[in-house]
Amino acid sequence: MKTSDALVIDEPKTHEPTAQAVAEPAIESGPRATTGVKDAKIYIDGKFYTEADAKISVLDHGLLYGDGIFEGIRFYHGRVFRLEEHLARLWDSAHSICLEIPMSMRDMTEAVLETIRQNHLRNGYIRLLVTRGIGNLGLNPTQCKYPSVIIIAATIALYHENFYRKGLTIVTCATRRSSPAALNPAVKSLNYLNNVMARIEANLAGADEALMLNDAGNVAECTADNVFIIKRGQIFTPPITAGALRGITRSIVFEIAAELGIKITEADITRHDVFVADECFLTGTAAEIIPVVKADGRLIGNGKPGPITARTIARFREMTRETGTPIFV
Ligand code: PXG
Repeated sequence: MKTSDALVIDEPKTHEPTAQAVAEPAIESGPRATTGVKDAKIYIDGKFYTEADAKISVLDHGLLYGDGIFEGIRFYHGRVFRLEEHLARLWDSAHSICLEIPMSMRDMTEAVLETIRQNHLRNGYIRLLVTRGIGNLGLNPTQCKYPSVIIIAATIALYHENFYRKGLTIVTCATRRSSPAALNPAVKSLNYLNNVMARIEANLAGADEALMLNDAGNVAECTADNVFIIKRGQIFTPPITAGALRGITRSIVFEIAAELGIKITEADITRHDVFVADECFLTGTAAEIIPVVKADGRLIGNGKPGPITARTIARFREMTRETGTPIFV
């Protein structure tokens, strides 16, 4: 796969001391390409804008309060992968936060497909946002009459291939997954600061990802991925009630396990269970299915990606090649 012009999310971490960071100017002299698409077209409320002109108001509550929702979606070989599931989850997130999406699901489907066509892409990543819209400086959203829909298409966002071959290292972070009694983590809201803080902890620890626990001390998930462990040939993953997002890739692992005849169970998982697992992997739209080989300094299994993980990845990749909503018809 060609990766040279891709948005690489991250490079694998080494544990050697890093070179002095190069200071960047606080304000750049010109817009920096962020989507990786030449002459990118970004959808905002029914119109397409160049990257430089794609702007929303500073009074949008999406910016002022993180008041809004989003989805990250992939498309492969001219087909959008699991679009219906992503839109269903978007609508659920909206309903939960009393936000009315200002278009039908059918029109949203067309807007997503048209955004990809406008950017002349066959493989890539979609970031779909619905913000509460422009209001006054108070947090009460009643003034926000017009939610905004933003659709950004980007060249494929990948982890470096080394991650898939060698696996990730993760650390448990002190930042807990928020309790469902606060902002329910099932809502894919624009307020991801909790996860960003966890991600910073991983960076500071020199790890590739952070394992987030819930208030009970059980494993919830990682900062943008669901967690799975394998023990004696069976797959286990925390239930949604443990604070895991109802991941689309997570649900695909259940389908694959059924196909392969591997038992899969939702169960509360502790850090100990992760340490003593035979295999571990993470799932997410951006990461796809990616092995984990070390947690808090403990090797998982023999410290190499395991066979059930490899079979699951292979089947997942087949699905991305063979299924999806056609973009060009
Ligand atoms: N947990 C959380 C907290 C997430 O935000 C997942 C699990 C995986 O769900 P899916 O449906 O993608 O299998 C997510 C995914 C990105 C990105 O760039 C994705 C997410 C959040 C932030 C960035 O793909 N959500």
